[in-house]
Amino acid sequence: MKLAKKMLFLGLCLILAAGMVFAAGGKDGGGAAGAGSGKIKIYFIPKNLGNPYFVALSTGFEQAIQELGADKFEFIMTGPATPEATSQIEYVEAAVQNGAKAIFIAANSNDALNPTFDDARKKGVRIYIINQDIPGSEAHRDAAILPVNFATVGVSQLDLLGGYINFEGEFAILSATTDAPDQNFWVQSMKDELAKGSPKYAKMKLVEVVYGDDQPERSTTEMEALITKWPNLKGVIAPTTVGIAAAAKVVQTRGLGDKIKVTGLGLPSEMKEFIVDGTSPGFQLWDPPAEGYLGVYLVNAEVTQGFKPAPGASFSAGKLGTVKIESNGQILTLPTPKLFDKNNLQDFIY
Ligand code: RAM
Repeated sequence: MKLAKKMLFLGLCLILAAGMVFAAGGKDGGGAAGAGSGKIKIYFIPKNLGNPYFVALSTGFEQAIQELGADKFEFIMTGPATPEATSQIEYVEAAVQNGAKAIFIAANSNDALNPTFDDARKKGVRIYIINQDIPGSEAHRDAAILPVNFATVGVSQLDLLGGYINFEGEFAILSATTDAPDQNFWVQSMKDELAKGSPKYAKMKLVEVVYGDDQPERSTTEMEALITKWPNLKGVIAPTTVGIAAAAKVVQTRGLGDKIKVTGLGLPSEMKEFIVDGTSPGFQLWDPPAEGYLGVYLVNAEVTQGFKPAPGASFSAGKLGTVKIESNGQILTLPTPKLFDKNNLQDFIY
C-alpha cells in the first residue's frame, strides 16, 4: 500500500476506534439511532474493551455496514473492561433488552454463558460466536465465525518457533486467561502435538505455560518471571496479541533479542517496531476485520433472504465471495494463519 493510502487507512481506523469507544461507554450501548429507530441492531461484545485487536476486528463490521447501507444497520460495540469468564453476561442481557437482532461475541468461557445465550435465543436474538468457538457448547449458539481453521494454529506456532531456534531448547507459552476458549484450544493442540513424540520436536522442551490475562501489565510481569525462572529459555510463544507485544517489549528493553525468540499471534500495528529492530523474527495472524465484515453479511443474508446458517448452506459475503457453513456450524474466514515478518511489512495494515 502506498504511504498516503496507508496514512488515510490508519486515520480512518483511528476515527472509527474513537467513535466506538464512545459507543461502548454505556452498557445499554444506545447509539445515535437509539431504540425504535427501525435499524437492525448488531452488537459486538469482545472479550474486553481496550484491546486494539478487537478494535481492528470491529472496523470490518463498519465497512460491511457502509457497503450494505448505513441507514439499515446500527452497530454497537460494548463489553467488560477485563476478560473474566462471566464478565460478559450483563452485556449480553443488556443487548437483548435493547433490541439486538444479532450478538457477536468473543466469549471468555466455553460454557459460562450458556444459560444467558439460551435466554437470548428464546427471545429471537441470534447468538454468533466470533473470533473463536465455544467447544462443547455449540448447541447454545447459532453459528461461529472463526478467523482460520483452529486445528492448524497450534502446530504452525510450534513450527514457527522451531524454525527460529533450530527446533532445539527450552521454551514457554505466555497465554491469555486460564478460561480463554481460543488460547486454551491452541495451547492444548501444541501440547498434544509435542506428546505425539515426533522426532521433529524431540529437542524442544515446553517448560511452562503462564497466563497474562490479556492485560499488558500482567503479561509483562509473567514474561519477566519466565526470564528469571528459566535462564536457558530460547523462545516464547504468546498466542495472544496482548501477550506477544508485552513479551517483545520486555525482550527489547533487556536487549535479549539474540537469546530469546518471541513469536506467537500478534497485531501487526503493535508488532512492527519489534520486527523492524529484530526483537521478534516473525509472528502470525489473520485478517481480524474480515471476521466482522463476514458477520454483517451473514445477518444481512438472514434478514433479506431468510438465510439459515445450517451446515452446508452458503451465503454471499461481498468482497469475500461465497462463504460456506461447515458441518459443525463454523464459518472459516481464512484457511490458515499468515506469517508476518520483515519481508512483508507492507501488509502490516491493522
Ligand atoms: C488477543 C485476544 C484474541 C485473540 C488474539 C490473537 O487479542 O485474546 O481473542 O484472537 O489475541
